[in-house]
Amino acid sequence: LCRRQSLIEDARKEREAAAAAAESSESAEQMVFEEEDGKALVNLFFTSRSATSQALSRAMKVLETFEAKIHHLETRPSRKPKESLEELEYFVRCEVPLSDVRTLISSMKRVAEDVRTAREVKFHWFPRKISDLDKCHHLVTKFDPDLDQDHPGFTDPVYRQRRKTIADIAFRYKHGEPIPTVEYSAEEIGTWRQVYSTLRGLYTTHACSEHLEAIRLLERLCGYGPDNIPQLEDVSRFLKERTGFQLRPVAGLLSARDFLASLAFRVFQCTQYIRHPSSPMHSPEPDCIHELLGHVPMLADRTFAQFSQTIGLASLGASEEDIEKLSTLYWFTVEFGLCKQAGAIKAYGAGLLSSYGELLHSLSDEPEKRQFDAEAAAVQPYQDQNYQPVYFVSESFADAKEKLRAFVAGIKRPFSVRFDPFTSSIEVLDNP
Ligand code: HBI
Ligand code: FE
Repeated sequence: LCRRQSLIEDARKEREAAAAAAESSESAEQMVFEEEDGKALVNLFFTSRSATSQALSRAMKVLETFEAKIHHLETRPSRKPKESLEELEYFVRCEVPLSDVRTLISSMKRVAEDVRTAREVKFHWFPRKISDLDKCHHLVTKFDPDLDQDHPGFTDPVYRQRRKTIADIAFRYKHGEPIPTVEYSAEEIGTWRQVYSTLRGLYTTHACSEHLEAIRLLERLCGYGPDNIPQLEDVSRFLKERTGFQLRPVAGLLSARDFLASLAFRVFQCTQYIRHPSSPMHSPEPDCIHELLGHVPMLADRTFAQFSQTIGLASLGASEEDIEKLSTLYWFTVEFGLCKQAGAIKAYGAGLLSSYGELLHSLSDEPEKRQFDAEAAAVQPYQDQNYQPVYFVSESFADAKEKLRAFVAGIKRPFSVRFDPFTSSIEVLDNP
């Protein structure tokens, strides 16, 4: 134990020295294979010219100092042109704190030859199986009634307490459980009724046929109507039968990465609280009116469901830039999309179908309407404070889906993903 202690001491000194010496301009991120919560997976290659195990044992000592968790260790004949038959190449995949990556690599360079980090790309952790969605809970504080002074509920402690109670359902929820029922108050149902009766009349002329058809089914089967706020569990079961989509409760606005990731599994993260009664026709954040009237009916359509999952699959492990593009694309389609039907333009975006004002505005002559183009929509500036000045019009969902497929195929990732519907999990295939 003593010897080990002193070894670690020595190595620790070395590590400090190496830290001081580390002047590489390479950022730690570039050496990292995968990252989650400050932990990094590093792929290290090094060689040893002599066939003794010295280089390996020294390298192992360095790894021990860093308390690296070794995931994989491999020895193989060097692939370099036959300088020497004896030369071996080592490959180690290990896990260390992200902050130690640079020093680890400089320490390795002192004990081994040709130290390289393989595949110097970083990709973000992503869920591989549907129950991993329990870990996709990174909320964004924008529009939070506790923090945003402009939120209509900011000065209403009773409303804020109610929000906490409903948020707790989401925080405690685990995949596979039934979604707990919420007993909505008369005031909450009053807010719902006001929006429902106003919007319902407009759907006949303004909503796409898929939405309208689904609303009729939901009225028949899931308790949709002016006097009842449907329960997420009932709606989730309905969607599961129609398109395989299911709902899970969420406490508020999620990070785009976590929100999009769930779509890859045909899971829609759904808020369960309702907006503040002081502004029934507008909500700065998603609420159950937006989800139940805007998103849910569209998710009952097969082609639209595929469209949504395709965005989700493209987002897994994507770079920040690509997440931004996919979010923007999502914004101009799933949230604010228009489409052509029987010679007229109709709404299919959930942000339109859940807002009386914007639904009217979007189909008026006021805003600009452009033909849907995934490349263009992915970079079109947008704003979430007012009505959109620009909308994209799709020829059909099938057409939008094909355009999305082509766009997604152009996104570069060092691996590809495939959804296995039998296990609801993601297969990851390394690209050569
Ligand atoms: N989170 N709960 C929730 N609901 C959304 O509709 C939502 C989100 N986070 C991000 C987001 N939408 C979009 O702005 C895109 O960035 C995906
Ligand atoms: Fe939405």
